[in-house]
Amino acid sequence: QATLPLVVNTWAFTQATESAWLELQKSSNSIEALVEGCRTCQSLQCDFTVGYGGSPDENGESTLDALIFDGDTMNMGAVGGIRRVKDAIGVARNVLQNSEHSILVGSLAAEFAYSLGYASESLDTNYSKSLYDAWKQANCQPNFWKDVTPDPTESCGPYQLKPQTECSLTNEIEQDVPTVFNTGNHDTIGMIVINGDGHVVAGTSTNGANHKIPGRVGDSPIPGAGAYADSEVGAATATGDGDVMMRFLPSFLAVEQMRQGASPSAAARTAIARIATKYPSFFGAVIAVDKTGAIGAACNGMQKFTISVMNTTTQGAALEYVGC
Ligand code: SD4
Repeated sequence: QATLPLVVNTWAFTQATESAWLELQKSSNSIEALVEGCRTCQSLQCDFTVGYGGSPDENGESTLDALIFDGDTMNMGAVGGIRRVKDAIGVARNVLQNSEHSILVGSLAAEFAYSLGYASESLDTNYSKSLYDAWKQANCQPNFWKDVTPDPTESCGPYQLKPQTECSLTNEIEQDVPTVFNTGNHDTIGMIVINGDGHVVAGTSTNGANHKIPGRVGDSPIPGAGAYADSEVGAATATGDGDVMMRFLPSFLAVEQMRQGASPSAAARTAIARIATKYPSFFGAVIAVDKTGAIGAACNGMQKFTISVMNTTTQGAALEYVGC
């Protein structure tokens, strides 16, 4: 049922939905609500794929991606691959509100955060170390490399280029879809908040993908990929295999579909179908919401996708499901 105000987010992250809603009740501020919601998931380490202590890269380090997109001003703030700072969504908000930039990345994004008083902290935990150790023991499976072989003289990487053969050029699509995305490894929080005045804000927070090549930035902090908002239309957010999904800007596409008159469900389906045409087995989902608060979602590569919704008609955060 379309009604405002509204909080909706990916997956069954109901505590995030509820803390965003609480903030919305308190301040009516969509940006603050989105920050509180994503921050809750960061602190809870939702599914170990949001916040510190998850998705270690090939060096064993967790890094964070986050985005806030403001649909009133069409301004945004994001961090990509930020190191040693836990509150990625907070720093994204600082990029939005305290800089003229849109995205800061890596160690230098961390320097920006330190200059504003954020603490420098290790993002490793026993859990992320255990993931890394297990990956090393399994011979450092090169999840995100193509056409390379591990150097047998090294315990992990570096990788060596394989000689180009006809065989190594076949079936790029299959090779392009990392197998580490599955229902056991979800997922990014993507959240959309609309306050009672129709201020639409969308954003994301994630620690990305397991055993990524260091330096990898996913779709989550990329505008139009991880999330997009326009208070004139609505918003969308995406979760899943960001390396593939970002190539199609699914959140932008979904919002533009709604601008052309598509329903949120149809818009989300179009965004997913555009990707699935090229990558039939990709793992991912899109939520689309129009400015009245009507919600749609679509997914691929899983049986069903779960979203968490809160508005004046729900009792607390309500889970809704869409089949793929
Ligand atoms: C990424 N889309 O970095 C994010 C992570 C995610 O399932 O959604 N994981 O690719």
